Amino acid sequence: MKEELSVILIAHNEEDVIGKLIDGLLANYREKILEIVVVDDVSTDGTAGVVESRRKSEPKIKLVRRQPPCGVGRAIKTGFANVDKRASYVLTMDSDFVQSIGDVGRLIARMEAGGCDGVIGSRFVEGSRLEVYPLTKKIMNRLFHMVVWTLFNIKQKDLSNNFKLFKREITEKMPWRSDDFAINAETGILPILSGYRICEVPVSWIGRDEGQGKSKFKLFKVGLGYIKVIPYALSFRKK
Ligand SMILES: Nc1nc2c(ncn2[C@@H]2O[C@H](COP(=O)(O)OP(=O)(O)O)[C@@H](O)[C@H]2O)c(=O)[nH]1
Ligand SMILES: [Mg+2]
Repeated sequence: MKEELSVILIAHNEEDVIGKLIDGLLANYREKILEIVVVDDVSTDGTAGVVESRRKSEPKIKLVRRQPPCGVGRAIKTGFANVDKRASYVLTMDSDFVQSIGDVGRLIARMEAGGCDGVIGSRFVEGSRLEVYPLTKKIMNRLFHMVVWTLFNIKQKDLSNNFKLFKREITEKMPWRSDDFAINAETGILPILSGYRICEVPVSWIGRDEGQGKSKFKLFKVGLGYIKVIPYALSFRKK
């Protein structure tokens, strides 16, 4: 992978962390990265300013500013639509994944080893670490996966983490639908149902600490929203 990677960072009020993430990615993977596309989703804080100040001296950074309404799915789809056609691979990750910068190398290494069309950074395989992750969120996540495993005969352990590396074709061809957090379940499920070879590597997921902003994930609103991906995936599979 040589300047073939497009990294999509979705950001909604992430001024505390987005700069550290961009700097860390470039410090560690500059030669792999073609571009970092930050989708600033209607932030009301200094997110755009932090990115813009780096963009002035760093041509690999792209800033795309969305208009309301905001939403994780809308932002990820906007990111996919803005990927440079010279990129062969697309990585999506949350803007607060500063502690995961080292894990990016694992996803890239797995892709480079061959045999995968996509690689999931998985929180639920041997070698993963999960910290500051509320128990109720974990239970809901595992219940959702049990339903999906049973209905679709899928083996991958973590479909819903927004930490995935794909060949660009996948991000372009899939009929992504969700406008909200549930897009993170779609990016796990739809490529597998389409027959792409999706691998998993263990990663760490560490919840936000002081100075890293607040989680915007509202368990019942967002968690229940994942359920609507199931009928969509069923209708998709039939096609
Ligand atoms: N585009 C967009 N991104 C959002 C929104 N809400 C959260 N995010 C982003 O989604 C990612 C995960 O959000 P986070 O609050 O960390 O949720 P958690 O990791 O599940 O606790 C971060 O990159 C956020 O900036 C939103 O309304 N729009
Ligand atoms: Mg988070």
